[in-house]
Amino acid sequence: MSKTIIISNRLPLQLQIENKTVHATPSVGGLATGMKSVHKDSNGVWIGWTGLTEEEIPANLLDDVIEATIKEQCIPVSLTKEDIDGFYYGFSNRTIWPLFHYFMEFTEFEKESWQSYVTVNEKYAEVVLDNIEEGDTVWVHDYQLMLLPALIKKKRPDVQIGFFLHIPFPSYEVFRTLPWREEILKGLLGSDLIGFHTYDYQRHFLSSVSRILRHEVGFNEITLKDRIVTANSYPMGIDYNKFSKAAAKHDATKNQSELQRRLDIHIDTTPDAKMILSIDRLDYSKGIANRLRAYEYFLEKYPEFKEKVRLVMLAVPSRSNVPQYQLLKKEIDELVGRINGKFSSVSWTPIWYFYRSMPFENLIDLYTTCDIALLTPIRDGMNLVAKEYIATRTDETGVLILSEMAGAAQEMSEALIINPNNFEEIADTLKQAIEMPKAEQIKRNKFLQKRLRRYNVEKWADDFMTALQDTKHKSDIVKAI
Ligand code: ADQ
Repeated sequence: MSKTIIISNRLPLQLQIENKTVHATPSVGGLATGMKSVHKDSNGVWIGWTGLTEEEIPANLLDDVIEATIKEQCIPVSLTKEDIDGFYYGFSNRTIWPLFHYFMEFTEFEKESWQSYVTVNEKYAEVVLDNIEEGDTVWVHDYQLMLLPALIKKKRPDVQIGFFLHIPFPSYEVFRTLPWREEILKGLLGSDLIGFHTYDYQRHFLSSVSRILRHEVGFNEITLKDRIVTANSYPMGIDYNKFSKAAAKHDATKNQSELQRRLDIHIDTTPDAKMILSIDRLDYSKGIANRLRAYEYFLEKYPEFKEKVRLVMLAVPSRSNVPQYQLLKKEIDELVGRINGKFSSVSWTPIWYFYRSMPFENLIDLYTTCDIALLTPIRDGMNLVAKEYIATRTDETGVLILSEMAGAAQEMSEALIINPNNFEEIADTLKQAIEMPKAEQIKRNKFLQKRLRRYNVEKWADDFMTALQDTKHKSDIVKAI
């Protein structure tokens, strides 16, 4: 029976070694949920790294690790600490991530980390090729594995290969600065279908292919000598029911978490108080520093809201081995301290700042309690937090302020859309959000919820897989001509 092979940098599980026993627990992220029907329900396998390097796994437990991952229908790719340093912290997160998010000043072009990226992509290819059978379909995920499609296609031209990029594809003028631009494009063109979150990313990619590789490019197709590659946009959705059901349950139970109680105390003591939420990984692309500066400007411009608003800011630790992320952490700590020091009174702190990961229930506490979500990325492939916030608003109230630089803004025009670099606009929009009548909030959220409910993450995965199967017919026709 043919199967689908999913490949991503990390496997959708957490591995723990305790008392010489190996435990694998499935992780519940959006991607894992979306791929469930492709993976678990259709006898598929998932190939990726376990999160533990070769050095971290005792030799006598290697077989146990493989066994624990196989139980979850996963196959591990074995990587060394050196691989992770060069490929993940190096080329993926110091070259591709900043470049594709237009942070050219943070982009490093290091030959050694490029070589590590090539080596690790080859390691993934080896595991894939060992497990592939006739008639299988392959779906590769994200920017860490852009060479993989061509490495597979070269050895197995018979299999259909899909690739999805979860981050933006930058404009040609930015992409062309990459010394290994041709290799990256050729790697991606090993796919039969390449998916992006938005039409703009698709357009940027096609333009790079046409100008750098000089291939013939149509609206959503690239003609190679022997094949046609399709590039299209598939905006990723969320597991809508999971979020809306958790929020409904949360509303119905009287058992409040400590976090919820604290949030409610603030609201009880100041009835017209408004809670403003921001949630992101601590990443420079997310515009956290800008957001804080804009919030500071808002408090200066509209002092009547002092004591009445609070920014609840959750920043999830991320890539803390990369120097830019350490600097950003310091900058955010200082900004929060400065703003709280400047405006706080005995009874009010303008910012509550959490630097940690939170369990799902607390995430729901935050989404359901906060009146406004303020998401101001400088660049963001999609931004699922925006969608999750709307899905949890079971009474249809709440205002989403969203950066036009997030892919999600293209589908969420009923949100208040801002330019994250325009503090004047953010301050005025915050005022508009605070004063927005309930009826208007409900009207906007009805549209948003309807769309998010329909285009959920399962529909996204289905649409992509259906289009990938269709590319098979296209290549059969080309072969026949
Ligand atoms: P991310 O940059 O990680 O993803 P995002 O889309 O916002 O950004 O997803 C974050 C996810 O983490 C959300 O599902 C959220 O619920 C979860 N999360 C946030 N805070 C958490 C916390 N404290 N504890 C637990 N979970 C938390 C990349 C791209 C995005 C793109 C996605 C999917 O950068 O642009 O939307 O992939 O393609």
